[in-house]
This record gives sequence, structure tokens and C-alpha cells, in this order.
Amino acid sequence: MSSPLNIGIVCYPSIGGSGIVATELGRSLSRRGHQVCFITYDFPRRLEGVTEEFHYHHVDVPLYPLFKFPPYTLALASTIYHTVNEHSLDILHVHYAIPHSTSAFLAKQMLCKKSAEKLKVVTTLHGTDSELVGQMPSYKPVAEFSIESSNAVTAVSEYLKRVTLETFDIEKEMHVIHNPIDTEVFAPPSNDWRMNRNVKTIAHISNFRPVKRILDVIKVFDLIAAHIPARLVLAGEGPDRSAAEWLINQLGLREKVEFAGSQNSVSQILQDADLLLSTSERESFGMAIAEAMACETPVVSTCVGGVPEVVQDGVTGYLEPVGDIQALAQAAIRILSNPQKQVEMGKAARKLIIERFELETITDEYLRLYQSVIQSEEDCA
Ligand code: GMT
Repeated sequence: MSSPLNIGIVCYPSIGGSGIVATELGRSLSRRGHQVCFITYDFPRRLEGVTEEFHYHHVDVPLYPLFKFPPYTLALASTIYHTVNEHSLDILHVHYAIPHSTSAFLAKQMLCKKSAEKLKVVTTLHGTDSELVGQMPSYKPVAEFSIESSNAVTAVSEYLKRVTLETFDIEKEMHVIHNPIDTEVFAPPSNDWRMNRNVKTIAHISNFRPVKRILDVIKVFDLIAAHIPARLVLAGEGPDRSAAEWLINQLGLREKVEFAGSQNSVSQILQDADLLLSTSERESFGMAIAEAMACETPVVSTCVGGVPEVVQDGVTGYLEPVGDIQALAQAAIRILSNPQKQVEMGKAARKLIIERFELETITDEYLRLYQSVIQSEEDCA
């Protein structure tokens, strides 16, 4: 290994996709002997109970009666500034542009003026930061500026790179580094008894935001359950949960649906599932999809965003149009009523994940990028 680096990671500490990517990458870097400092407003959920060593820098956002809105961006910039001075970070990797890359830019300017330390910043775009929130007029100019001001920018899929370059005026080269999957944690169960049971288990994992179209999950499940004995496990929490519960009751599915709540680790749910169902109208990558595939669990998903870069239609699962309840249900029934197909698709799915998204391979890609950024000239303009 080349000499260990001091790496700062800024992320949302929640168990959403970008937080998962940031924490899994941080763990992998720490296992390789690099010093990793997480800078967040809360201890990252996926770091709870892990054995790797980290520094954790809490972003304290003091309230003051004059502030209607807590100025998190400023508090984060100051925390980055202090962390760089304390640990001499070689690189700061910010996950999710808004507002993280803006805080990083501010910290970089402060360090240029007030410290011997210099800061190199890598921004990773995860999807909603450039596609959705970043397009809002209140955020667009600053998001565009902050992304462009990073030393390097990555997108989690070719799709996301394309839409970001189409919708933002950015000249900086954008690297595509797909998301990492820990295929030791996300692996088929040692005693895979999924084929030996009569009731099929369908899993859905999301933050229940409107973009996930959770009601479509329930409507699709309703059609599946009319054909084959099946149960649905819904993991996650979010704004559309009440609507989901209402529809489940309306359709008389209460006995067949389990709400598993918000989980730090979803590997067991995925190992126990015969199929993962995703009905999103947007998805720049689809972490739950890739994690399911690593567990040899085939996927039926809407064909959106970066999902076709993860799911090979007809080989590792099926991709159908957004909102096409019939097509999604028929695809699921095709897999669940044919055990041989389910096994073949599951095995092909894990093979694909190992080939393209293995944690160690993706960590190497990020480290190569960090090294090239560290070696580049930094001016204080
Ligand atoms: O899916 C979400 O709403 C959460 C969001 C996030 O930033 O945590 O997920 C985005 O980033 C993930 C990690 O790169 C991707 O796997 C998800 O596809 C992406 N979500 C969307 O594009 C809607």
C-alpha cells in the first residue's frame, strides 16, 4: 500500500443511499490503514457497532433566536476547517453536493487565507442532489458553482453524469465511479432454504418518499398475491408510510404485509427474500437493488436512471416502465413461479455485482482518484 492518507468524509448520517456509500467506503479505507474522519451532524447509522477505527467530528449548529433557519452550511464549513487543521487531511470527500460541496468550498477558502493547510475536495453526486434539489432555483446557482469548484467530481452512474452535464453548466471532467457493495456482508445465506418454502417473500426497501412510488409496490404485490402465495416485507420509514398502510387495508392485505421499519442492516431481509421489488420513478443507481443482487435475490424494477447499469434485463431480473403495475407483476410472477429461473437469475445477479461493484475494486478506484487530486496543484484563487 502507498502511504496512509488522512481522509475526511462528509455525508448525511442517515441510512439513505448516499450515507451508506460514504460509510461503506470509509470502513473499507479504514481497514486498509487510512485515517478516516467522518464529519456529520449525527453519528452515521451504519457505523454503529462496527469494529474499524474512525474519528468522528460532530457538526454543532447552535441556534440563536434571530435565526429562523439554522445555518448548517456555515457550521459544517467551520467544522471542516477545524478538522483539517487538527488532522492535516490529504483529501476531503463530500457525498451529496448540497450543501456539502458549498461548505467544503468555504472551508477551502478559509484555509487558504488563514492556515498553512490546503484542502483538496472530491464531490460525489448521488442523484437527487443534482437532478432534483439542485435544479430548484434557490439552490441551482450555488450547487453548480460548488460542484465546479471541487478538485474532482464523480457521479454514481453514467446516467447521472449525462443528466448532470445536460442540466448544469459544468466544465469540470466528471468521473463515473459506481457504488460499492460489500459482497461478504451481502451474500446468499449459507443454508439457502428459499426454494423449499411455499410462500414467496417479496422485499421492498426505501425511504418511502414519493419518488419511490410505494403505492405501486402494494398494487403490484396485490396482483402477485392473487396468483401465488406470497408475503411482502417493507423495510424503511418515510412520508408515504400512512398512505401505504391505508392502501394495504383497503386491499385486504394486512395479514400478508410486514413493516420491518428502518434497519441499520438489511442483509438479512435481502437474504430471506425471493425477489426485490423497486417501483421508483427516479433512481440514479439503486443501492437496495445492488445489495439484493449480491444476495442472489433477483430484482424486478422500473427501468429508470442508472438502474439499467445495475440490473441486466432478462438476466438478473426484469425492468419495466414506471407505473406499469401489470408488467411489473407479470415479471415478478415469471420469476417466482419458476424456481429454476429464480436460482439462475440470482446467481447471475451476484456474479454481475462481484464483477462490477465489488467494494475493494471501487475503493481502489476512489484511491486512484484521491492520489491524482493530491498530486495536482492547488491554487488559492
Ligand atoms: O434514494 C434516495 O432517495 C436517497 C438518496 C440518497 O442520496 O441517499 O439516494 C440516491 O443515492 C443513492 C446512492 O448513490 C442511489 O443508490 C440512489 O439511486 C439515489 N436516489 C435517487 O436517485 C432517487
